[in-house]
Amino acid sequence: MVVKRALITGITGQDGSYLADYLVGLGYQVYGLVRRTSIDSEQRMYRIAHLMANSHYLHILPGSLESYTSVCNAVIESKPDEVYHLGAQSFVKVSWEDIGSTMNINVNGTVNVLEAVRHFKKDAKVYLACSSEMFGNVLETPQRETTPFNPRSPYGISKCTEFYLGKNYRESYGMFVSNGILFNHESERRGLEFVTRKITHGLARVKAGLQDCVTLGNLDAQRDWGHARDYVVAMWKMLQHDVPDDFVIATGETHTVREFASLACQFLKLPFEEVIRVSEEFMRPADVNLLLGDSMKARTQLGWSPTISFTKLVRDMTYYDLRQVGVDEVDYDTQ
Ligand code: NAP
Ligand code: G4F
Repeated sequence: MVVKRALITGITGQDGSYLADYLVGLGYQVYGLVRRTSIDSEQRMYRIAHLMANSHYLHILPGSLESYTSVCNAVIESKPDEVYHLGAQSFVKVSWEDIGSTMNINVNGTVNVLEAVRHFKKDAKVYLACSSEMFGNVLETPQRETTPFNPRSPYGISKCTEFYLGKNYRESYGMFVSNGILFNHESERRGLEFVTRKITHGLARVKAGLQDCVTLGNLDAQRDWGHARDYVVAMWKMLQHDVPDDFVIATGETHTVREFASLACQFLKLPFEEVIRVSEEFMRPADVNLLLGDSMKARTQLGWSPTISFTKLVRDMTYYDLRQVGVDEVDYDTQ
C-alpha cells in the first residue's frame, strides 16, 4: 500500500492538531511546518505533544510562512501528496492592531506556499484555509459559495486575497488548489483569545473561585459554530474530490454569543447576569454581526456533514475547562 504524505502549516494550532490526528489515523506520514520560536515552547506544542511521542508518523520541519526559503525546504523535504495550508494570524481583533503582520503572514505566506508547491511539487493537492469572515457585512443569508464577499476586517480582506490566489493558481497553472470557506469551529483546543473558549475557560475559573466574572464585548453577534474535529474531515474530503473547487463548511445553525454564554452558565449553574459583564474594550471597530452557512454543496458533492451539535460543543468545552481547574463535573451534569 502506498503511504501518503501530507504537509501541514499551522500544525500547532487548533485545526492543524486535529487534522494531524486524523491523517495519522489514516496512515499518512505527516510533516508539520513549525516556527523555530514555537518548537521549544511547551505551550505552543501542547496540542501535538501526544503525536510527537510517536515520531514515526509525525515530522516537524522548522520554518516560518514569511520565509520563502523555509517553506521551499519544507516542500522539498516532505515531498507532499497533499498540502494543508492552515498557518495564519487567525485572530480577527488583532488584525486591526497589527495589520502588517496579518497581511505578511496571511497573504505573503500563502504566496510562499503556492510558489513553493508550484516550483518543487506541482502535482501536490493544496487546501487553503479561507473563512466565513470573507462574507463580512453579509449580502445574503444563508451564505453559500456564490454569496459575494464583503469583508469588514483586515483579516477578512487577507482571507479574500488568499481565496483569489487559490483560484488564480488553479486557473493559471492547472494546480489542484481547493478553498475551504469554513465557518467558526471551536473545541477544547481552541485558543483562549476566541470568544467561546474565553467563556468556557473563564466560567470554569469563576466556578472554581479563581475569578469573579468574564468580561466580553458584543453579546449580540451571531455565529454558525461547529466542532473543529468535524471540520478537518471536510478539509481532507476536499482533497480527495475529483476536481479542485470552493466549498462552504458550516452547520446551518446560528447562535448569539449571549446564547453560548448562557448555555455554559446553565451547565455550571452560574447566574448569567452576575458572572457575564460587558466592556467596550472587547468591541471591534467593525464587527461581523451575523454568520449562517449553507453547506449543501459539500454535503452533496463530498458527502460531508457535521456530527457534533451546538449543545454538545458547549457542554464538552465547558466540562473540559472545569476539569482543567480541578472541579469534578459529575455533580453539574443535568443532561
Ligand atoms: P490557530 O489555532 O490560531 O492556529 C494558527 C497556526 O498558524 C498556529 O499553528 C501558528 O503557529 C501558525 N502560524 C501563525 N503564524 C505563523 C507563521 N508566521 N509561520 C508559521 N506558522 C504560523 O488557528 P485555527 O483556528 O487552527 O485556524 C486554522 C486556519 O483556518 C487559519 O488559517 C484560520 O485563519 C482559518 N480559519 C479558522 C476558522 C476557525 O473558526 N477556527 C474558520 C475559518 C478559517 P504558532 O503555534 O507558532 O503560533
Ligand atoms: O471568537 P471570535 O474572536 O471569532 P471570529 O472573529 O468570528 O473569528 C473566528 O472565526 C472566523 C470564521 O468566521 C475565522 F476565520 C477566524 O480565524 C476566527 O477563528 O469572535 C466571535 C464573535 C465576534 O463577533 C466578537 O465581536 O464574538 C464577539 N465577541 C464578543 N465578546 C468576542 C468577545 N470575541 C472575542 N474574541 N472576545 C470577546 O471578549
